[in-house]
Amino acid sequence: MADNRTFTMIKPDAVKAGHIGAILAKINEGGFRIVAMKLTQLSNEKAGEFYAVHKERPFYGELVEFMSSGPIVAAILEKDNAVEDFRKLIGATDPSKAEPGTIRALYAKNIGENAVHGSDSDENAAIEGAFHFAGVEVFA
Ligand code: 3AN
Repeated sequence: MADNRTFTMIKPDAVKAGHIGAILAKINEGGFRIVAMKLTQLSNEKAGEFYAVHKERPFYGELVEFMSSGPIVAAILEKDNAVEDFRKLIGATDPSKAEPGTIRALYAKNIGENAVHGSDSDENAAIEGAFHFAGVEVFA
């Protein structure tokens, strides 16, 4: 994936709470173009693989359990400077520290169930996008 793309998931808490539409509206208003998207559910094994970098962290088990607990929306987004700009749009990991108006400030429950994922680098955006989407599912 080129540097103008990032990968996101609307997490099970936000899907369950009915926030898909509102979050997609914020993504569009933020100037991002959706180039791939699906409603899906991660198995426990797949969630473990996706978050393997956090394996040693104390919250890993809880995170994998939560991320496989219900449907998610996975998407690839396009915009100049996508990774950094999307991290700004979603706000801090802990929603109590997120800037007002950011997606996490508006829709996240707590640091674990925090509404959305956003890739933290161009390299991870490419890896995470390819984890969820086949080439034919991405509409450049
Ligand atoms: P971000 O999602 O903002 O990049 P990371 O990469 O530090 O944050 O953490 C990945 C995910 O792990 C977070 N989105 C959150 O769901 C979960 N997480 C992070 N820190 C904690 C924590 N202290 N307690 C529980 N879950 C956490």
